Amino acid sequence: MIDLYFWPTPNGWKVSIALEEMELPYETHLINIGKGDQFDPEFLKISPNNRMPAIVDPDGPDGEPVSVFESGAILMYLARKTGRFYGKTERDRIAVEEWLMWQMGGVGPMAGQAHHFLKYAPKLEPPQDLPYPKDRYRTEVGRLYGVLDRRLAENEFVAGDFYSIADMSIWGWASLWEGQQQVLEDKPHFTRWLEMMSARPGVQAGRALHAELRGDHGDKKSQGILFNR
Ligand SMILES: N[C@@H](CCC(=O)N[C@@H](CS)C(=O)NCC(=O)O)C(=O)O
Repeated sequence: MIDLYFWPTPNGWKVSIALEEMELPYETHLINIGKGDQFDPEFLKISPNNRMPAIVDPDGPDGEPVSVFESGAILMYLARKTGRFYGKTERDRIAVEEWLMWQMGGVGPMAGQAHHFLKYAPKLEPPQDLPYPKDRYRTEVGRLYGVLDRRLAENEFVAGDFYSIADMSIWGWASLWEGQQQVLEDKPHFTRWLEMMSARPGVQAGRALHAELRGDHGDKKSQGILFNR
């Protein structure tokens, strides 16, 4: 049983989706990021960057326990462990890693900032309704989704003709495109892929994990914990 340290956000969904798709049994430990659980010294031993998701696998390398933080590292570890969703050849693996890194360094941080400046910052006290960062991150997310659309025009999945951890890493942020003030009319291949991904039972199960706890960080206390430290 893998221990999953989780809160229902796009970064958390990457790992809950992967565990569901890989049919690995897991036990969920909630890390309520609005309440500050990510700063608990016991959690910091597993995830020193005070972010979820993280996992502990009691059956790690050589049969010994291992902890892993950073969603991209977790996806790669789980794909190696199971031998699934990483392609079959070295060329496949290069493509998976290209698009996984593209998500980790591009879509995740940029969409995260888009959410921050478009949704959360205007609700702060005093409001931070800032045109420059709103435009900057909205435009950059749109550029990234344009790159993805062109890639998906030629490939069924992001790394090629096979489903991989790269798709799993992108879907959560991409599924929230409306909150990032994006349009899909000019991105038919991205739209096709979003619909295909959303129909997968593994994606649906990972997305549903503790969905009832999803919040909007609208209260002052969680804003202070998340945005002022
Ligand atoms: N690069 C990290 C990002 C993880 C991340 O940003 N997690 C957020 C929630 S989506 C978090 O734990 N935030 C807590 C905080 O900001 O204190 C990953 O991909 O695992």
